Amino acid sequence: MTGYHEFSLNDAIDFARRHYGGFDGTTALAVEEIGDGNLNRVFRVTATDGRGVIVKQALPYIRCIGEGWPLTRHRAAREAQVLLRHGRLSPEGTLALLHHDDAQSALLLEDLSGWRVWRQALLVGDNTRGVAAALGRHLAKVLYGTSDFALPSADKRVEVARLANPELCATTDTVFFNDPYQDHERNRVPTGLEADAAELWSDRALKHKVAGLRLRFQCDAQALLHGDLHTGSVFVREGECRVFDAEFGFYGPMGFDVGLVVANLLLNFCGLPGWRQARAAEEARFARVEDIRALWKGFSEAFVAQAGGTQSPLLSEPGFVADFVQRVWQDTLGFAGTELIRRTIGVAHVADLDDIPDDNGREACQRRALWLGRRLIMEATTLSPLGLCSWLRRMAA
Ligand code: SR1
Ligand code: MG
Ligand code: MG
Ligand code: MG
Repeated sequence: MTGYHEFSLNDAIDFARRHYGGFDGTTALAVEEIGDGNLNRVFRVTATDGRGVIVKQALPYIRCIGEGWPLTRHRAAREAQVLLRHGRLSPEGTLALLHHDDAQSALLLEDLSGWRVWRQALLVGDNTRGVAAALGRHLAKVLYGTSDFALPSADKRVEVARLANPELCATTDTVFFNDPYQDHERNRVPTGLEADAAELWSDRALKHKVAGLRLRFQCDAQALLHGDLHTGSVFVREGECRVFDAEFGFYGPMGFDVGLVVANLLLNFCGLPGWRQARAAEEARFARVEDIRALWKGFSEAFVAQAGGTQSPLLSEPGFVADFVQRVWQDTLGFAGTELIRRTIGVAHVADLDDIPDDNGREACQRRALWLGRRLIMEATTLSPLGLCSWLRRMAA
């Protein structure tokens, strides 16, 4: 294989056979296309003894939209860079990259049989206790380790330039901060929420806050982020997590990554009354609040513990780290609000809301998510972690 071309099923097998040392030349291999994400093609290649690998190939456009929305296939190289960098800092929290082929924009990744995607696990009601805390600790390691707290000044600037990812950041800028705040043809406003969306588009105070968040997304290169850390980008198993799908990675504000996790737990929280009977929905919603509490505790405690050892002048001044973490919390709430809004009325939705079978139930859950997104943005500077959790518990009861 030389020039770039879209993989056939047989190409995916060839790629796996050539680059995965675990298959010998004679092992019979089966292949299935498993990708249901928005952007790429994903294959699982399996030997007869059950061992497998994942082949992921970036297309020169957005898969779920088609060739009408071109997007650089070199995002595969960005994904490889982020997985390698994060994998060094937190191997137990990052999916292992086995090989990257730049010419084919293809990645070979470990296959985690027996693990589930977190969003699916939450939707079917699996017990995922311990996962949120583990993800919080993972985020503390990768965000701290790529920040000014850990890196010498010149090294940090080189990293920011090396991992600029302009095309994917422009996509995020469009789908997060542009389209959902106006009547744009790319939006997918759910049936029944037309008036809610129109009311949001006319909310000047909200748009003022979102403009501030957008500037922070654009300008505040705090750490190397995953950049699209929703619950569909995390494999889980018994209190463990492995983060994958890092093609949107860039140097940005830490609260963007933490906020997307919080928002996706809240999308599940908002959708639960559409999926379960009242008692079961209430119990699962309490579990989501506990997930948010554990995520933040895992992140903030591990971050402060690492930052206690920083040699960086000024950043080690007493009280500075606590102030910094408090600011990350405010960003977390603001960016969580933008994720809730764009997943409800923007171009890319989530199963937690959109797959609710009953029309009236679904509409009520989508309206709740839109409302919660707006509240989080407006109250980001006044709601403490404890305050948010008690507020959500009252909402769930
Ligand atoms: C048009 S791109 C929409 C979304 O798909 C990806 O999974 C990212 O979440 C992106 O924002
Ligand atoms: Mg995906
Ligand atoms: Mg992806
Ligand atoms: Mg993704």
